[in-house]
Amino acid sequence: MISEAINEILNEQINKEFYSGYLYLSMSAHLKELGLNGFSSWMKYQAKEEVEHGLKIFDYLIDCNSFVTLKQIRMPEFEFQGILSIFKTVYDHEQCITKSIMTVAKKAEEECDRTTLNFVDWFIEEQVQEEEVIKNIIKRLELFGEDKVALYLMDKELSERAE
Ligand code: OFO
Repeated sequence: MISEAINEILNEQINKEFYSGYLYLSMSAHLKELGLNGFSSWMKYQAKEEVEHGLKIFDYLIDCNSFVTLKQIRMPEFEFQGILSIFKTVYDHEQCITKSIMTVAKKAEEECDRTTLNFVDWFIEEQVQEEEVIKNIIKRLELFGEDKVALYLMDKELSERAE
C-alpha cells in the first residue's frame, strides 16, 4: 500500500510530467513557426513522451489502489530566444525533473517502499538518457553557431525521430 506522502509526491510528479509535455509542445509550435520542421517534430515527440511518463505514474497509482488527484497544469512559456536557448531551457528543465524524481526515490527509501523504488528506477534511467541526448544537441548547436547549412542538416536529422 502506498503511503499518503508517496501518493502526494507521485501526483505532483504527474503534474510535472504533463507540464513538461505542455512546455515542449509550446516549443514545438515556436520551432515550426521558425521553419525548423525537424526540430519542431523532434520536440513534439518529446512532448508525447512526457505525457506518457505522466500516464505511467497515473497507471501505477491506480494499480496500487491509490488515488489520482489531477492538479491544474500551469501555462508554459511561449516566447523564446532562439534555438540554442530553447535547448538550454529543455536541459535546465530536465535537470529539475531529475531532482524531482530523486526526491520521490528518497521518500520511497525513507519509507522502505520497495515497490515505488523499483518503479522509480525506470524514470532515473530515462532521465540519464534524456539529459545526454539534449546535452549532445546543445554541444552541436554551440559548435555550429550560426552556420545555416549545419542547422539545415541537423533539422533534417532530427526530423527522422520516429518515437
Ligand atoms: Fe523528460 O522527463 Fe519525464 O520523467
